[in-house]
Formats: sequence, C-alpha cells, structure tokens
Amino acid sequence: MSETFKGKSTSRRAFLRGAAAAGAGAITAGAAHSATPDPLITEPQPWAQGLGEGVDVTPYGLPIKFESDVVRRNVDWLTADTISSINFTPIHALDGTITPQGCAFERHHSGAIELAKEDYRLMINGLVDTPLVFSYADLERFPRENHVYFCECAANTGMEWAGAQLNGAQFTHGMIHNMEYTGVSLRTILAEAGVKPEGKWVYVEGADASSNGRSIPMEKALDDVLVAFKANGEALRKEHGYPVRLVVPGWEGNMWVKWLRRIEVTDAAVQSREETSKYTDTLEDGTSRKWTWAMDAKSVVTSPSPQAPITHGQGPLVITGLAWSGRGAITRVDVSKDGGKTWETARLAKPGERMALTRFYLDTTWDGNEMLLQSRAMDETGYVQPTKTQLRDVRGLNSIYHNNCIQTWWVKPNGEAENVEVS
Ligand SMILES: Nc1nc2c(c(=O)[nH]1)N[C@H]1C(S)=C(S)[C@@H](COP(=O)(O)O)O[C@H]1N2
Ligand SMILES: [Mo]
Repeated sequence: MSETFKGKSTSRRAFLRGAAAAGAGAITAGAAHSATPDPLITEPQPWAQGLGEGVDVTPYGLPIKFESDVVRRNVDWLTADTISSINFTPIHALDGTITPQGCAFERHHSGAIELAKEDYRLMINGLVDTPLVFSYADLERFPRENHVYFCECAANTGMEWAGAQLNGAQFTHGMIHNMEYTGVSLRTILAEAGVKPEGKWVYVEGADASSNGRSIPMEKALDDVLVAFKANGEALRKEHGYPVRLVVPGWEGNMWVKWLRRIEVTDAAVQSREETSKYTDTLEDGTSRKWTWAMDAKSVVTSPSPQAPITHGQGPLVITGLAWSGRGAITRVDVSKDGGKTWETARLAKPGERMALTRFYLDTTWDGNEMLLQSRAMDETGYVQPTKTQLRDVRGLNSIYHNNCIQTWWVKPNGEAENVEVS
C-alpha cells in the first residue's frame, strides 16, 4: 500500500529552445463578431419554442450533459488497481478557485468506505487527562469555523521528475483540490480531553482498512488543524471522508486523514511503515530529506494547456492558472511566453489567501506565434518557485514527492499545447 507509482519513463518530449521556431504565425485571425447573418440570432430556436424541464426533475442537480467531459480522470498505468489508487481534478476546465466535490481528485489506500453518521465515533486517547469518545452529534456542539484550503497529494507532479511525461494539466498538476471547510478546531477537541505536558505529537488514523495513520507535531495540531464535516457548504462526499476528515492546512495530503476515527496524543512520532517511506525524499547525493510536510509554493497555467488548446486564433487571449503555497499566501505570479527569458506579472483575481488556491490571469494578445508558456509563483515568505533545473540540482531525478518546479507548455501556431521541458 505504498504510494510508489510504477516506473517512470525517461524524457520523451525534451524540447530545445528555438528548435521549432519555423512555421510560426500560420493562423489567420477569425473575426470575433461576424457581420454575416447568424441563424442563432435570426431564426427561432427549438429551446425557445417549447417548455423546459420543471423543478424537481433532478432533486440534486448535476452538470449539464455538454460538460460531461469535465470529470476526474485516472491514469491506468500509474497504479496496479483502482482501490489503492488516485485520480485527477480536471483543473484545465475549471475556473475560479473552489473545486466542486464531484470532480475533486480522490486518493485512497484501501478504497472509499461508506460510514453512516450514526455509526461514527471519534476517540481521543493517549497522553490526555480524560480519554473521550465523540459521536457525530457531539462534534456538532463545538464552536465551528469556516476556512478555504487546498489539499495537495505529495505525489502531485511526481511523474515529471525525469522528463515531460503526462500531456495535460489535469494529469501533471491535478492531485489538488481547494474547498471551503466547516469544522471544529482540533485545538478545541484536544482541550476537551486535556493534553498532558509530555504530549508532543498526535497520531491520527482513519476508519478504513488502511487506517492511513500519521503523526502530526503538537505545534501544528494546536495551530490551524480542523476536524471538518462539511465541504463547500454540504456534507463531505464519501470519497473525501464522510462524515469527518482532518484538514491540515498547507501540509501534504496524506496527513488529511479521512473517516477520522482516532486521535492519540503521544510523546514521539509513531514510525509506521507508511511514514518512513512517505515522509522521505531522496536527494541528488543519495541522502534523504525527512519530514517535509509543508507544500512549497507552486503554480501552473491551466489554460491554454494540452487539454485546453487555443481554438480562436490570434488576437485577445486570456492566459489563466492556479498558484498556491503551503507556507502562506501567494503574493505574485509571473507568466513567461518564451520559456523563462522574459516575464510579465499576472493579475491575481483576488488577493492571495493563506494555504488556498489563488487564480491568476494574464489578459494578453496572441500574435499566433508559438509560445513556451510558464508561470512562476511567489509567496509571502519571499520564496520563488524554482525551475526544473534548479530543483533537480538539489533533489536529483529519483524523487517522486514534492515536485513544485515551473511547468512549461509549448503552444504551437495551431493553438495546440504540449508538455515540454526547456533547457
Ligand atoms: N483514512 C484515509 N485517509 C486518507 C487517505 C486514505 O487512503 N485513507 N489517503 C490520503 C492521501 S495520500 C491523500 S493525498 C488525501 C486525499 O484526499 P482526497 O481523497 O479527499 O482527495 O487523503 C489522505 N487521507
Ligand atoms: Mo497523497
């Protein structure tokens, strides 16, 4: 049940600067507003000649059929089966920052379980004054908080270390979602049980077969961790931990225990098999770095991108993407059209919020020439997202986790985009 993915292939789209400069500028501008009569304007349309669907046809609404391709997708060869597996958020097709639960990526070690609220119990034990067990109804009686946070799997972008590999932002960067959580602060629950002075860690586990046990230092547990039961206003979906999950802002997804069953206060980190592998990244010199919990600042252009090509030809173009940092708020995002030679500062749709996705836009004009599109995030600590070369110099090629390097999309004169690397 480790999070190791099947073999990475070597670079297959290594792209050298300037190698494909020929043939640029082939696109002719299509007029945005045509003067020729348009039947959609001049003729009565079927949807205006009859009646639409009444209320109650769909008591719980789903996206209209025309959007049926905006779904989570799996990459078959990544994992051996779909039980201990992962799928990806269609970030190339979303806008704004909130991820609808229905298309938010899932990562399970032993499948998504069905646990009713009536059967739900949360136990808190270990180095506490009073071990306690809460029902779901008990949790609802504590003061609640609302916060928007991103959850990123440590393996997000993990297949891209050795070379440009998966052709789409959904697959390279889609192990992330961003929701508004409602829940009780873990601090409140720990205070109810009374943490003994020797209590330095909490060991948290889920009710599923894998249990996904993880240790979290007490400092974080008392800071901003949430015991959450709602996401985007409604109950958590089964696949996201119904009825209760842990929310560990800014830290890697594997600590966000779903179907939260037990919190044990301990004096040291519990070294489970999972933790030894999960909390470790192999470095260039063969040594490892351990306990890399916070997700470093990262960004990606979601459109245009391989799954979201430019279809309208040259002229006005909205370049957009997402930026985030596990260490605080995003303060600035720059966009390059020439593989990092020159940069323009993008517009943030809203000021960056701590440990939440930030949407950026570059409202520009496309001349129809090829672009090597990149985005580069900066956070409130002053950290700047590294290039792939900079990251490899430190971490080598054998890593899987915590790949936060700058992504490049090669946008061709026909508007199609491809995952490439610049050297
Ligand atoms: N109980 C339990 N919690 C879990 C897991 C799991 O398999 N079981 N997977 C973890 C991992 S590795 C990640 S990345 C996140 C993913 O959360 P999501 O499925 O809501 O996207 O849940 C974490 N919490
Ligand atoms: Mo994960």
